[in-house]
Amino acid sequence: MRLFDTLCMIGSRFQLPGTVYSFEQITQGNINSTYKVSYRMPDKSIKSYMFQRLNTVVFKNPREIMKNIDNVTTYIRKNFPSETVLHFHHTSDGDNFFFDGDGSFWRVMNYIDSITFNVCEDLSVIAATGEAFGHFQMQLSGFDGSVLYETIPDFHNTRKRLDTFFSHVTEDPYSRVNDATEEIEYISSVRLKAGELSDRFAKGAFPVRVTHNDTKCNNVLFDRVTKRPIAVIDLDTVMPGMSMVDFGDAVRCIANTADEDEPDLSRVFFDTAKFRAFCKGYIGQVKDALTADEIDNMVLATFTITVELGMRFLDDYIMGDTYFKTDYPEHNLVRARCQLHLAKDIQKKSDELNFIVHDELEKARQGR
Ligand code: GN1
Ligand code: MG
Repeated sequence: MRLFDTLCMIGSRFQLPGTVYSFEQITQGNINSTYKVSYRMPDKSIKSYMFQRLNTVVFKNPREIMKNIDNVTTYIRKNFPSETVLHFHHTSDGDNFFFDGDGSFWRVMNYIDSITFNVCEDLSVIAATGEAFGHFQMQLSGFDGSVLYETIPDFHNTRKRLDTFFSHVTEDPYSRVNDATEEIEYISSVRLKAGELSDRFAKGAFPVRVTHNDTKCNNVLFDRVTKRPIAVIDLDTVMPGMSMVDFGDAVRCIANTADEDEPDLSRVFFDTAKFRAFCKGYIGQVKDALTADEIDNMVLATFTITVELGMRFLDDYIMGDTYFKTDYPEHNLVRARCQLHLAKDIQKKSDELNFIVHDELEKARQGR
């Protein structure tokens, strides 16, 4: 079936009124396929929706994901009624998803008019991103995480991922290990340090929080005009976890001076001014909620999650590029090099970064 016909059919399953007027693919996102579909409504106005085909190789239990999202969005809607939250449509069977004839898993959300940032230079927008993720952490602080399914088990268990990675390096099924000897050596040299937090978490050293687990900066929607955050999106991986991982993943993304897949490593740095701006926004929200231990490990978590993602990209390259969508043959290798380069810079700057975290905490506590 042509994509246009498929989208029309999906829309009719979700009981959308009117007829499809136009559609475009949204290229952000490495896993799912997303389309903005605009309808001409019976009253001739235009209304847009986001159609998403979930990647069921990555998300093996999509019904559980939708159950999690339903729980989380219902909770936020009830407790923060004035705030914008994702709204999913239902089929005539009452499901917030639909399996089409090919076995593809679809969901449909209202389109929220907004902008997102991949790389951002504006420090006030960066601080607002910190605020948005800090606020999200606080919004879910009273939510009972035990009702959530673990949609991808051990998603940020860095230790486990490292062990799997090194067994794949030994297998080397596509003879690609030789392309990445330096990168593998680096991961090997930081293996202990990068596994530390997940080991301690497993032993109960940190509070179990309800976390987002994919806090890329483009998962915050901003108002086009005011540049204030509207909503945190992409709730597929909301699961119990460590607060610092969300913090770390967000700054990994937003304090990088370049794109996540920048091939020219001379352009890739961890920008301490951007880091400070994010801290200001984030810590302002969570200053009374996080423990001293969580605060003290925010920088280690930033390093950890950056190594983890670099390793995940490299793992996918070594295993034949089956997980992340790629635009060209060595895309995952390029992504891995970029993240590992960033991790080295974070490692180099970690004393300064720790100072910034505590300085911003102090300022937030004094109301400065
Ligand atoms: C994937 O596709 P997207 O952008 O939502 C990945 C994240 C990575 C991210 C890196 C389920 O997220 O863990 O950090 O790519 N999501 C999953 O860009 O693996
Ligand atoms: Mg995601």
